[in-house]
Amino acid sequence: GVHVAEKEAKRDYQEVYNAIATKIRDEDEYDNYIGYGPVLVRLAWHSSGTFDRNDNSGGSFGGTYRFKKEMNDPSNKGLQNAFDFLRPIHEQFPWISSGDLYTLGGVTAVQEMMGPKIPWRSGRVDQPENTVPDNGRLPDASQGASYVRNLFDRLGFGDRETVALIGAHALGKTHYENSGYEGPWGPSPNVFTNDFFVNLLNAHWTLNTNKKGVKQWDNDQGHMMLPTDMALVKDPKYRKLVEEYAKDQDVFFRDFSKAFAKLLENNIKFPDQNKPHYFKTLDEQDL
Ligand code: DDH
Repeated sequence: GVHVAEKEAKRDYQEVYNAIATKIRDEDEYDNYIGYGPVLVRLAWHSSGTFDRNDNSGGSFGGTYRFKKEMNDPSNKGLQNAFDFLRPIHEQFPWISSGDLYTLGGVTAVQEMMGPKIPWRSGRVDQPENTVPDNGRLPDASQGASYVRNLFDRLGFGDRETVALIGAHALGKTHYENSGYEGPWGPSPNVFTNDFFVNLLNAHWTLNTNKKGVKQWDNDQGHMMLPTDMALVKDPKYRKLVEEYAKDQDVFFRDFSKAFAKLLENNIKFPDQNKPHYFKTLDEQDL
């Protein structure tokens, strides 16, 4: 009816994008001036990365991160900051679903941090608490290449997509209080680049046991790598891809965009007429 059509017409996702992007720009002091970009990318990933293609459970569709059981998954420590950041946005745009908001937050953050355009589709629908997936589906950073390969296979990703996705570790940092690891991966944690791959190949890494008793790789610039990151240069198939992305940012941007869009849409059947949005950055709108 007319009401539905009118309501639909008011669903301007670029407006939501702009509200998120403006708040990222305004609240730039978060996490010692890294800002909210990285933690928003991580929320988009963790709210999608529960997917299991064996039984089609989990994934971003139901917006189930909002329930305590998922929020309190030890793997999700620190993401409360992203949730709290998005709360006033959700009050401003109450018509957007939780799953759409969490994924759009990540898309906005990647683009505003000068990353590639990410095609994004709307239409996720909040699902009840009994659909929250069990804890423990998100990756354990202390593991090696075969673990990483199995986990990303569960999500429906091959080697190329896996390595591209983990390139998001150019962004943000690890925090003792969240994961037991500490430090940024590289020199520009709030700019989306292929630095993760460059740094992984070129820096001199030593394995240390940190103050929390956790093993991480460190270089002399104050950067770190997780054991799962280092697995990408130890495994010969992964290493080839790391070398390719280190050499060619454009290829990395193209592959990341495709793989991240797929991650955010895993397990969702969008109707054919539901075309992806390509959002303009604040810069492109002179805002
Ligand atoms: Fe990650 N990640 N991630 N990650 N991740 C952490 C932080 C960030 C793993 C472990 C950690 C991806 C894959 C993996 C981001 C994006 C992505 C932290 C630190 C750990 C630990 C949390 C903390 O202490 O605050 C592991 C293991 C994997 C793996 O796949 C093997 C992927 C695929 C992405 C993605 O976005 C596509 C981002 C961004 C951060 C920085 C967050 C922040 O607050 O800063």
